[in-house]
Amino acid sequence: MRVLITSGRTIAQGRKLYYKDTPGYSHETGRCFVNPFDLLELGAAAEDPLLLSTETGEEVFIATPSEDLVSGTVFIPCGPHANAILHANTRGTGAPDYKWLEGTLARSETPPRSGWEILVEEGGTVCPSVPGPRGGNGGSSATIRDVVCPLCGCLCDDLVVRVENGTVTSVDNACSLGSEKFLSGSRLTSPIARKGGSWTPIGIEEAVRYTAEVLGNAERPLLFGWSGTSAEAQCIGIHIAEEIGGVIDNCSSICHGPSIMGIQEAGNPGCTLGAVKNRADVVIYWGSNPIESHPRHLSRYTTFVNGKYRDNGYRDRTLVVVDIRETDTAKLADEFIRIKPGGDYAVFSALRAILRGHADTLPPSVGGVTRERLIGLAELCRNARFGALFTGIGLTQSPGRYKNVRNAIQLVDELNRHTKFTLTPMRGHWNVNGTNQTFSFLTGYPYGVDFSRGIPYYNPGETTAVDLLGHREVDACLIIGADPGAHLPRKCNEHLATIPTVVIDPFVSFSTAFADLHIPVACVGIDCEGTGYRMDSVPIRMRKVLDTDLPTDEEVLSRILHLIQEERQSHSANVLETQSPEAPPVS
Ligand SMILES: Nc1nc2c(c(=O)[nH]1)N[C@H]1C(S)=C(S)[C@@H](COP(=O)(O)OP(=O)(O)OC[C@H]3O[C@@H](n4cnc5c(=O)[nH]c(N)nc54)[C@H](O)[C@@H]3O)O[C@H]1N2
Ligand SMILES: Nc1nc2c(c(=O)[nH]1)N[C@H]1C(S)=C(S)[C@@H](COP(=O)(O)OP(=O)(O)OC[C@H]3O[C@@H](n4cnc5c(=O)[nH]c(N)nc54)[C@H](O)[C@@H]3O)O[C@H]1N2
Ligand code: SF4
Ligand SMILES: [Mo]
Repeated sequence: MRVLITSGRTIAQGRKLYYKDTPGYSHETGRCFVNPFDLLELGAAAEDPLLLSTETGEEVFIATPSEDLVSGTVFIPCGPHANAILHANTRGTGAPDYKWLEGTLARSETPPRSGWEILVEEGGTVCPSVPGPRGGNGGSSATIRDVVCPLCGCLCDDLVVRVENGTVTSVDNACSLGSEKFLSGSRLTSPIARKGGSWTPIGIEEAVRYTAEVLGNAERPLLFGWSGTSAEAQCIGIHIAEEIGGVIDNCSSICHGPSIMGIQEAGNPGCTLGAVKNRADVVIYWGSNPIESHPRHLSRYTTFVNGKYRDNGYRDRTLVVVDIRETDTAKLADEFIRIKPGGDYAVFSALRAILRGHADTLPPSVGGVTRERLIGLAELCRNARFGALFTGIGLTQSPGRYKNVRNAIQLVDELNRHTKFTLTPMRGHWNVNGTNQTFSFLTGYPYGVDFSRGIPYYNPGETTAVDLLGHREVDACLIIGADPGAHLPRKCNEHLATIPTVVIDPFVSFSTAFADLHIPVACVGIDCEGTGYRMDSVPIRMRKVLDTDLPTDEEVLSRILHLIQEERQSHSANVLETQSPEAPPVS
């Protein structure tokens, strides 16, 4: 059966993000959600193995019936299984076709593979499970309030964390994604190096020296990730990239990078989440499924919350969801508009035409939405007192990509002739927005910054991680605050397996499988402080709830930078000496 494959978030996959080394994670990323009629046609039942094949490869998934999907479209969670069958073409944007992949679906006799098995086939080595004891608060116990959640771009700052004997025992107010991060024990306690097919612990000094050497000696090093760490650490990373003439890229290139490209072309009609909470009477989630990706977004900022001018938060607002699936968010909406995959650009254009008084020129349906519904939506938006459009990666990773977002911004512009309307991308990681802030204020560009010319150079599709790795252009890689092993297309991982790769991460990650060295660090927001930028660009200071002996990202990166600088200085001193033996020594 020919199918259109789209991948994205589920709550169960998200709850296991910090337990990737356990079978539960592979179980969740190995699911394939299929319309029950399609299953019937295949002669398969729930939990049967199904083979998904694309031009890139094939992988077995577990059949999970779902009436949210129309026949002919399947949904798979993001993770190693999805990326095993994904190509690495980003069509000039940095983001591969995570939401639009053609393939075939058939019954299979073999059970799905575990994530580790997939990584081993891509050239990786299984990392030993090392759930180490966590920090140690000297046996003391405490209840810490107003803790900030270091998981998604909502940066909820009202968590109450209970610590007993140096371990988090409970987390109140967080959603399940956030609390699972605090409770995870999948942590390494000392650096480990890969020698052949096995791992050995090494000292931090040796680990830092190795990293400095690998990065310093590489011709085209890539420093990738950064959305899982603090703004302070990001700044040091940028200095390292400049010092070594490398490329530094962050997760936005595979995520909301196309949103930023749209913003660069058409402007940024944003506002704070507080403004939405206090004022919005029309809220739209477009290509975004916050109930599974940003679980508290509706209850803290948009829908189930009262605001200064919205006395009865829920009743005073109209909630609209535009998606290709009837997601859990769509089920809560006053209006769910099912759009055809890739139909967004045309629908934004149609809405703009209606607002300009050209409804009569439209065909009976655009992008799978009837003209009447489009006119209704345009009217709803025009009559809003304050409208808030939240855009997800259903727009940035489907055909149209940054042009979808540009068209959405132009629609918002159009609406601003009539009322007040805003647009905010639903930024994913807790500090992915921070990467764009720090990169922009230090280099002028938000991601994909190439220092090989001695000055910053930015060109999505050329200087972005998937393109560089997919083209095998990179000869060394530092991964920090991201997990390409789980989340980048197979071709990228296959290349990572062949070059020196260092991972800096508090948790065991799937990228560890491709690394020569994994340096565990304190986790920002749990073991140490740091600055994060919420999805609306409000900076928030992350709190610390545990003590640890591990160094922070900032400390490890500073030591790497220092060693690289020392090496450069002694090298130039040597060069000077050989050039003119009489010259005075350079200090
Ligand atoms: N549970 C969980 N939560 C997470 C994460 C996680 O891994 N797990 N990761 C975080 C990250 S990095 C991010 S970026 C955010 C992302 O958060 P979301 O933007 O919500 O991400 P997705 O679920 O990938 O995609 C959103 C929706 O796009 C829809 N879609 C697919 N194709 C199209 C299309 O052509 N048009 C339209 N309009 N919609 C389409 C999908 O059906 C899906 O419901 O989540 C963050 N939160
Ligand atoms: N098939 C498919 N693939 C996808 C997507 C999709 O929709 N479909 N979505 C894409 C998107 S939008 C994104 S953003 C990526 C997901 O992007 P990734 O960045 O790969 O997501 P995570 O697995 O959450 O990785 C975050 C890493 O940061 C680490 N970390 C946490 N705290 C700290 C800290 O304090 N310091 C350091 N150094 N590290 C820390 C975590 O342990 C984890 O390894 O996946 C992409 N891949
Ligand atoms: S919504 Fe996001 S920031 Fe808030 S508790 Fe959940 S994961 Fe954490
Ligand atoms: Mo993302």
